[in-house]
Amino acid sequence: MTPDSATGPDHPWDEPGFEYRSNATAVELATVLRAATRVLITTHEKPDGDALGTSLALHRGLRQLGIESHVLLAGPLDPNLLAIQTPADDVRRFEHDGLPSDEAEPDLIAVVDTGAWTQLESTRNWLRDRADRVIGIDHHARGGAVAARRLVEVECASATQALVPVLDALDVDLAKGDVATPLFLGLATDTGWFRFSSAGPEVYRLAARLMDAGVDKDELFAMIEQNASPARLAMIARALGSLRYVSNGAVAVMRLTMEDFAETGASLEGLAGIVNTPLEIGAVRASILLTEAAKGLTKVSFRSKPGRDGLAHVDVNQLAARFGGGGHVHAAGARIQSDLDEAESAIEAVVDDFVD
Ligand SMILES: [Mn+2]
Repeated sequence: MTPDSATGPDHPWDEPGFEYRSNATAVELATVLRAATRVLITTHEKPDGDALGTSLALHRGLRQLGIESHVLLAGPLDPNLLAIQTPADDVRRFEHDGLPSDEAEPDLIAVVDTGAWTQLESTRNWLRDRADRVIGIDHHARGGAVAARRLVEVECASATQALVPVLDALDVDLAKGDVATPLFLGLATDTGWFRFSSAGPEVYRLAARLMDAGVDKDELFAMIEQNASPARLAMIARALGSLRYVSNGAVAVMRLTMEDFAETGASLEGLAGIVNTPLEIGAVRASILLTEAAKGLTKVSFRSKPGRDGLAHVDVNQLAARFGGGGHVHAAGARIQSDLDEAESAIEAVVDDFVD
């Protein structure tokens, strides 16, 4: 999440010739939001805790101001995350509800936690037709011209952190209507519950402010992190059973096959975080999990630790970009159109270039 992650060629989140950076302030976005009458809030496909948290917090904040809005999510989503919604929230699913009808046309669209067309496949054409009405709130270093006006805060650990100044400019009370909990959800999940290097003093200060605003951290932790099925632990066992070390022990590689899913009954959405486990090993500087999503399609998660003992960090954003993926310096993903063995060999063939 350092500005370094903005360098390097041909990232799939880039739009050629486009420089992805803020062109509006939090105050300016607040002004635009305050003037809106019907807002559609959306985020990247397969929303994670930050994507959902940012969407819900903005939705609840607007409700407090009497501004009509709804959240539109596309792709699969961990049901444990969705459990933070309340009956007052208007959260719709693209696969079920589709895009708004002409009568319900929004006059403003907020795209949060992404600015990359490749992460907005379901809504891309619809958004393109309304580009002048789209605002963006993001913390990723890469993206395209999705939003006419955007706030891109790469120093923020989560998109929820980037959203807070907008809510403050709107005079939203974070304690009222539980705006604080979805904000905390994004902050906690994007920082690995405040363990990753992205969790600096500002993150802890914001966490404290949100707890003061009523967040029940223990309840949220139990709901999100201690609510898995036995199938998840069975998959962790299989992933760890496959663990190998490459790059002289600096990189851990694990793999999960379709048979593993079939035999344990686990789902792809239930695997979040498994890739982090090998980082517990002192010598391991990066961890890679390959998942067979379908025959001929391998999903890859990359994680790395901050540099230490004079060794630089492994930039997994650049590593993932080699395979058409991306993310952050310490957390990234890619989808490779080849089978598990091929994908694994291809990654192992280049991984040494990223470990100095
Ligand atoms: Mn995020």
